[in-house]
Amino acid sequence: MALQLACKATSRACNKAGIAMLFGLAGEVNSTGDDQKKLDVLSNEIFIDALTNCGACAVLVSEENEDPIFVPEDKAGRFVVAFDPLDGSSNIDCNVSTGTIFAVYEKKSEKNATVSDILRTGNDILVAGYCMYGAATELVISFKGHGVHRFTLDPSLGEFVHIQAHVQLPEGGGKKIYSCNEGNSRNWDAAIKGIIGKWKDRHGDKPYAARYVGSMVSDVHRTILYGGVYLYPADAKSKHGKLRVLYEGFPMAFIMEQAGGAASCGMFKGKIQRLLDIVPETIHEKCPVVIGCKRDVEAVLEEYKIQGLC
Ligand code: AFP
Repeated sequence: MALQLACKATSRACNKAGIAMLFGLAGEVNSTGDDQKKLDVLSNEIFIDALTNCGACAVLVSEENEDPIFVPEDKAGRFVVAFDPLDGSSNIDCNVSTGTIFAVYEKKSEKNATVSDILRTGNDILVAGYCMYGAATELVISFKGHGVHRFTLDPSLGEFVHIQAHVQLPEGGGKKIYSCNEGNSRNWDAAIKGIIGKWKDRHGDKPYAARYVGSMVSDVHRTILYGGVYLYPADAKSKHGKLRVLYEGFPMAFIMEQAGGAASCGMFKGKIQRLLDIVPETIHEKCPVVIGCKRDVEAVLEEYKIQGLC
């Protein structure tokens, strides 16, 4: 309830951004070194307020806060939430979709929560989801073992309406789409260069289409509904890729697997790793991300074998 309330309030702020003069920079730099937008700051306050005061949470990790937030004892509950309140915020000022991404765990510590309650493998996630602020506001959420569900915000009611149960990626992998920032290709390893090359040159067959919004929520949402693969791989410059484990990699990998897809880091720290198996050591750690339909994620992993890299 707290998460969906915060999503509604963030949706309203995004819709009114132009009128309420919420476009532009707030003048600060966040925990991950990005310039904070006014809407980054506002949406972060919205999520922290909702999650701190709902009585259900013990620790919060936000992309916008360098340190974990420990909920005061009189308001503390048993859940731990990692979130990126407004992902894709470099798209805000040109009115392209953004989103919130979150993952929920249950704390292990018997008494007061500690940071170890959040530095865990993605296999411990109980609930993960994202809310997309696009042409419509859509909340996609999965409770472990209960499938992926889509809800669209009806602005006239102010409520999320359940529009699809047990969402699954299209049978066989769906549309042939790859989604990545190809501007980084010069620094990719041979396997990523190789597979993208094969998708573009299919010896007479129609090539894969390239689609990249640059807002992870939108690119992942399209991948779940249409098929294909989304990649932000490690490269020679960024050995851990760009995306954050706790509030980008893990929740999206969890949803992708629950929807019948696959989620890998590709080659990471010298081996191929399933994304949800990694264990972050710090709260803002990064990891490479290769997520989407099994057909395409497996083709990426196979390419590492073909190139003799694993
Ligand atoms: P911003 O929040 O700074 O816009 O970053 C968005 C993001 O974390 C993710 O949503 C995108 O998929 C990815 O970064 C885009 O990164 P590039 O700009 O390097 O392609």
